[in-house]
Amino acid sequence: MELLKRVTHPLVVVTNREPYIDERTRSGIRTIQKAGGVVSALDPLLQSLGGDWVAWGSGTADRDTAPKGTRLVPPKSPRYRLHRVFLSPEEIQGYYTHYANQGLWPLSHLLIERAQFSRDAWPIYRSVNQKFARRVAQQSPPQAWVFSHDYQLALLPQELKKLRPDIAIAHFWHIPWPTFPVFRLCPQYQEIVRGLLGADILGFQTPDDVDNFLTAVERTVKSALVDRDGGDIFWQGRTVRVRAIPISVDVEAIEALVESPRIARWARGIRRRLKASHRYLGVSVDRADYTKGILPRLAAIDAFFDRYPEHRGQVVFLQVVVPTRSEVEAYRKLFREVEQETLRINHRYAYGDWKPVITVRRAVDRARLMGIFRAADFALVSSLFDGMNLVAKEFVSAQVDGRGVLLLSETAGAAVELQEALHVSPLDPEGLAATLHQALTMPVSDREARMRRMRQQVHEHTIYDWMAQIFELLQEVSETYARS
Ligand code: ADQ
Repeated sequence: MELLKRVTHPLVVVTNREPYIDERTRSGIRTIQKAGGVVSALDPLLQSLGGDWVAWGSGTADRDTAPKGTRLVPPKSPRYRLHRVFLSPEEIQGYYTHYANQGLWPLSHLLIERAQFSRDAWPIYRSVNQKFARRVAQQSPPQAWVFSHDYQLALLPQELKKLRPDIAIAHFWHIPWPTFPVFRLCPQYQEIVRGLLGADILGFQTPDDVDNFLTAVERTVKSALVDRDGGDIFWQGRTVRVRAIPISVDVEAIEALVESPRIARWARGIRRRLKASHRYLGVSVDRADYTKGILPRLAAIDAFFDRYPEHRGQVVFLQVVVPTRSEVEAYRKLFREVEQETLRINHRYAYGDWKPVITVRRAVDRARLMGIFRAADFALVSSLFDGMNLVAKEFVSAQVDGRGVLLLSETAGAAVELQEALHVSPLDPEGLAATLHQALTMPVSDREARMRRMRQQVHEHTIYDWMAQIFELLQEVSETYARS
């Protein structure tokens, strides 16, 4: 792997979620691997390089398999060390459920009224970040590169820099960074900004996110010098490089999956059945999160069958919604509402053997999911706000036959790069319905040309290019450190 050559220092990855989770089952302990985009890209890298990964040990059997917190992974052929930070129920509540998921998450997605920042949660959020920092400091070799992630660990860079100034830190913020008037609503906004400034490199998904962050720094840290054109911040004798580095997917791995005999056969089977019944297949895949615009999408589907009755009986929507963060009431409520709304639409339009919306309510095996993307005629991503949205890029990657249409919310980060998608507003059900009609009646040559250009885009900007950019910046930082 070309990327390996770019990693010239020991690498330590830090995420909230762990790449391998040990769960207790009736037949013993089972190790589960979650197939998130970041984790599935970083895991092979650490497997090749060796190294360390620090994460919250959230599995029910994590303490059994690693009583001191550290275990070698992958379990069958160990290649690197996974260091688990164990949290008490109070720490999980304060750090994860409250401050991160009920505070920073909705606020960053501009859902102001949903954001709650309790006074009790903040000190817990801070102390868990400190706990992570201590663990990372302990496990990191001299002059290591630390690559940490996201809004759960906003204070980690500063805490770690205090403990280990020799380490080069890159922190990637996966979700949107809101404008200053919104961000200021976070009661601890100053601490959050300063916490992040402990990093040497701050990566965001889009140029707008970078802009908003730089404004937040200008308005918050008066002693910092901000070079807006270069994206550099000079503060306390250090430089913080702030860059838009859009995350992507492993397009070749997805292509290999959908071209594997098993999945190719499966996708062909789906196509044959659709053809026999003269039907089109539309697909959407989301965690059941209120930022993903699942209810607005159902409203658009309703408007679509209402305004274009000629499509009744001909279009099937497959919605794959996996429950998420069910410890938060807002998420449980959303899941119930999605169920009710789907029932209502199906009741209104279904006839004979046709049902407009089919729901899958669980995590689908990745190979099959990509197979569905290959077989589908269109995908619908309707996020209200989204840092990037990997589903959009996965759909494009899996479209090896090149004829599907992507309908993509303009307010998802992915829309910046995927210009050939049909851009939609999630809050305009009639407009979305009209765009669905357009997608289904578009000349094949137009569909193919759009998909070709989007496929070229994801080929030119893969997850490995994303990492390469981070590593290049880390190299720059290390060279500066070596000179000083
Ligand atoms: P998420 O909000 O989780 O990520 P997204 O980027 O769409 O959103 O990634 C979800 C991942 O989970 C995709 O790989 C998808 O295939 C998978 N997935 C979703 N539902 C599934 C199901 N039912 N079965 C199987 N797999 C499923 C956060 C930010 C995003 C940003 C990413 C990465 O919110 O904006 O793109 O991080 O930076």
